Amino acid sequence: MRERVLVPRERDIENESVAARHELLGRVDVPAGRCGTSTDKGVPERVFTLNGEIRPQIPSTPGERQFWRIVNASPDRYADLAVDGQQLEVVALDGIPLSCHDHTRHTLKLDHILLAPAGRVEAIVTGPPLGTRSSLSTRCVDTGPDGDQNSGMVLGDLVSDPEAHSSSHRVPTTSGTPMFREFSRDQIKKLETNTPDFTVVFTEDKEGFYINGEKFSMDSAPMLKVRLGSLQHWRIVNQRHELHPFHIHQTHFLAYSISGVRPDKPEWLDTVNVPYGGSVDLVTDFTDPLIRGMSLFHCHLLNHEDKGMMAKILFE
Ligand SMILES: [Cu+2]
Repeated sequence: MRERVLVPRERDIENESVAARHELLGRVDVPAGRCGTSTDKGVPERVFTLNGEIRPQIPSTPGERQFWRIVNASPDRYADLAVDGQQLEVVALDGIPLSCHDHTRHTLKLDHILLAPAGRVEAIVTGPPLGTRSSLSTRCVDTGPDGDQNSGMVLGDLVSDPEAHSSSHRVPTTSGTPMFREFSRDQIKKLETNTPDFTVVFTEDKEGFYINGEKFSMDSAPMLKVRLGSLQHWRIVNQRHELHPFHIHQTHFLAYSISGVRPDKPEWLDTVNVPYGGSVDLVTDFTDPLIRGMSLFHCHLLNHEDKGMMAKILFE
């Protein structure tokens, strides 16, 4: 399969002329009307770019299966990605193959996938029939009454082209031994029912953004120390009226409960959306011997992180 690295970012159009702004919003098909419960006024101030371009074409021969690696590299926009007329055949989330934690799982078919800033997905997509195109777009994401509008729009168009050259590189064949990190169902279940080992509470006020009432500074002491070699139950609580994506460095976690509801299939991630007025329960994996030193966890809306919603964790 051909491999493509696709990087959605955002372009600020706030300072464009009214005419230029409308032209750009039209080019990416932003629907008229408001998106979600956000009380922020006016027209969208940002559009997504894909690999630096606004709505580029992604060539494919008809019916060709391509392997896409996507990272949401925007500082503070969610992308709820979908490809017209097909399901994404997801292979990996946040850099970890689905099979890593369950060797019987290979792909997961999804109509759409919500990527918070920093979220990654690797998926197989199929080229549309000859003479047609199929858009990669983001749906409107409701970021909550205090959040910014995250309007739906088109990021790029998958176009069928029988001549589509195959200059983009192909998925390299690997010869290594697959690595699995499988934990027993009993071990996970026990942690899920225990009281949390650590709780992260996201709050904000006019002065800034906080984790457990503390605002990050470069000389902050670690908020907690974790002895390596264990799995822990963490709970992330969002008491405010906007989304916050929780992200932790060096490790992954199983997001097994969203505001008390178990997802159909809990996934291993390193970035998870925490609903406004809600919570997420995680089993965090601190067993990898490569984990070390002073590290971080934070909200991955960079505007929040930079105003204090970040904390240090010391691995011992
Ligand atoms: Cu946040």
